[in-house]
Amino acid sequence: MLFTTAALVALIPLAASHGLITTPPSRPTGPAIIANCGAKVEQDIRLDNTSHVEGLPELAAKDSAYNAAKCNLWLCKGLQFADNPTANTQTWQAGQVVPIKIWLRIPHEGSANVSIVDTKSNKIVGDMLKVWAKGYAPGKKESDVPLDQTQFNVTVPEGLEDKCATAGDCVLQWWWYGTAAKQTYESCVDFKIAKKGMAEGSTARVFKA
Ligand SMILES: [Cu+2]
Repeated sequence: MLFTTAALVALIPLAASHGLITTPPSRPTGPAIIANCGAKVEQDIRLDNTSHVEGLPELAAKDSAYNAAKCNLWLCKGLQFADNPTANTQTWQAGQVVPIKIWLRIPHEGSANVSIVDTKSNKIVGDMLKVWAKGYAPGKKESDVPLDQTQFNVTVPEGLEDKCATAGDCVLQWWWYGTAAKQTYESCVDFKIAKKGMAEGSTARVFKA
């Protein structure tokens, strides 16, 4: 054997380290990803939570615990709603402006978007909230990346009051693909949509003549 296990583990953060959403808090690892994706996938993400998706399918394939449908590696990197502490679930209303912060540890120029994904159908809901068709994350180090690519606002769209009423049914996903590196990054925020007026119990407002 050429490498000790310790040496291999030490290499992982250097080989695979790139980005995730830090504000609002994004999904962490926990017992549910171990149950659905297997311990190898969980370990890979835990050792470097900014790592890319490619490589995870190979780790998962060797793991008897891997359940492709439940793990869903290409949505949120397999990170599971059940592992996200309840306090991390955001409650938003249509039209609300939400500040997003990305920790972009190592750039790889490519394309990116921020979208709402229906977790049951695995499909993007409506228009993407943010799109960089090209030129996302240029340069060699964190400070080379334009600030507006890592700190920006999105506006919560109208019409999700039913589809995204329950936390876990929808996620806000940041997705980035480094073209030359051929690496995909995904990070997800859990949220639910509250109907307008519900919070203050102001039904009178609705019937105002
Ligand atoms: Cu890379």
